[in-house]
Amino acid sequence: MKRNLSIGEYLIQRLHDYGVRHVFGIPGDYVLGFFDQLQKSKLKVITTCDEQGAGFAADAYARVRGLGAVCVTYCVGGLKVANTTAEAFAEKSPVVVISGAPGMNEREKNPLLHHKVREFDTQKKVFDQLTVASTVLTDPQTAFQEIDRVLHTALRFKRPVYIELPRDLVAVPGIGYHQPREIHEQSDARTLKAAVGEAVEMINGAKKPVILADVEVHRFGLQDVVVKIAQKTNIPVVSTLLGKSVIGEQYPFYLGVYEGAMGREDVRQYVETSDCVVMLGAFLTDINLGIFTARLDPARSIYATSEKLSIRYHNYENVRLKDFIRGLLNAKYRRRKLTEPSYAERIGLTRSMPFFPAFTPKATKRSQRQITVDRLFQRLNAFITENMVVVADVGNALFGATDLFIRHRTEFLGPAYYASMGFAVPAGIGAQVANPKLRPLVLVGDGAFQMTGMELSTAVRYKLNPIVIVLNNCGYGTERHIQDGPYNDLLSWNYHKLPEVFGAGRSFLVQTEKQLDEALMAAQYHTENFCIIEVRLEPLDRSPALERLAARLAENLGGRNSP
Ligand SMILES: Cc1ncc(C[n+]2csc(CCOP(=O)(O)OP(=O)(O)O)c2C)c(N)n1
Ligand SMILES: [Mg+2]
Repeated sequence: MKRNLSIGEYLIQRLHDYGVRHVFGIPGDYVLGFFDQLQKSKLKVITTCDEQGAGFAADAYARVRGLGAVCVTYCVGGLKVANTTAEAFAEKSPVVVISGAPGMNEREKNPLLHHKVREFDTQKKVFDQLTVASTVLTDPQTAFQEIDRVLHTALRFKRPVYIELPRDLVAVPGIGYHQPREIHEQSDARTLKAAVGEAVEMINGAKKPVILADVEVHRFGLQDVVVKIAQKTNIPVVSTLLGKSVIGEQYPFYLGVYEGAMGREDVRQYVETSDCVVMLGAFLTDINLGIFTARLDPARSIYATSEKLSIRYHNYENVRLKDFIRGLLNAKYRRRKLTEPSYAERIGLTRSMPFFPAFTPKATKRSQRQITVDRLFQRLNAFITENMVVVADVGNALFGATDLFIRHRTEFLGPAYYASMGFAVPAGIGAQVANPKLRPLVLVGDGAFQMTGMELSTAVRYKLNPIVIVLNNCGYGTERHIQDGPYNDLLSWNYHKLPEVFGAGRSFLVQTEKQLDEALMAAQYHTENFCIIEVRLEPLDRSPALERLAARLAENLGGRNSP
């Protein structure tokens, strides 16, 4: 390690060591010094239109690449990423929030400096609630250690962290001869052995075991291990909406997304009648489990996450998720026969049909029929290729996407737990910056688009080429099904005119199935910048999954206005 690195340079070095190559954000006077260091470094700065856009982009970047970073100025910028950091926390995405702050030499006598809310540490206190570790780098003697500690914690828990840089210390050298200490936490060997032993015995003794693979399998990079377990044993696998595409959906042992009563009935039946549900990295949230309609009995469950391992009614301490899942792979099993139809077969993609032909307009009957949510997703199913990352925003976009067929792992991003609108357009940017080989297919409602859609400008600036499908149903469609009123109406923008505003991109206005097919076809070939496809939908049209969800939510409101 070079002796004379400054605090800011050391932070940049460590981010780079962990695979970060881009930092999203917006500068301000409290953080300009650090932006200057970033500009001169190996990391590339991506500036967005709004901090919230930077926060969502960094979150998606972290989901695709393993760690992301967003850099903002004090309070006016920082507090704008509070919501995106909350989402990253709730959905386990390791984002490093870096904020500039007044210098230590400016803080004496508590002056009323611009951007300060109440006290100098107000912003830090907010982020204490939204992150797994936070630090204000006030002391050059401890700054490097603090950076190591905080970054390690982000990776250990796959959750966001907060680093505040007082502006007079960013360029100050830290201690010399600092070696970052890698911490390798290990499972207790005997507990691990006992836990794996008990789990394998339970699995082998079961008539109808099933693996429920969820979001942490993705965050901890265990997708291949889970696939190998399924290949070795022929135990069927399901995922959840948050974990959708955690493994490729083309595998013969993959049955689909499990969401309690909200999901497909055949998948629900299979899981709920299983005598051994092996939940790996699962997140028992209401949306994931269909608003608590899921019936998963602990007596027949193995539940393993980074925070907890329980088998039936008892817990094991000190067993890391990675070690447990690897332990499961190395165990001896009786191999089963695959008897269940796969997801591909369940949704009608049998071998007799060409397995996802290249999209051609001939593949569908050119129809003058009015486009519906259901048909939109059916056509998208034929359109998605393995070079795409599907990013869905809250609303019809996310619920309709449940039944999409994502052939490769990690290629579906959606805020399926915290569910903040405005995620998809900026997240598409973050995902493509993280992996330029992927073309984002962004599915977004008109309401969510009106929140962060201007980040298309960022896509143009950085030469990205998302295909953005705006589901324009003139309002907050999801809400209409729970309780309607004029507050759910939106101004209908001319979304298809946006290329004029940004001076780049192509747009399509779609009202019929034929127009949709033509637009998708053209978008496939227009790769130099973004395409926006405005799909005009009836205000009350909705996907089958949303239909089921809205019914449940309306029941929770006391049955009023239920659809
Ligand atoms: C930031 C944020 N504000 C409000 C909500 C509450 N909410 C959930 S769905 C929804 C409507 C979404 O409208 P739109 O994006 O047009 O999608 P649609 O439901 O019409 O498909 C709202 C307002 C939310 N989830 N996130
Ligand atoms: Mg809408």
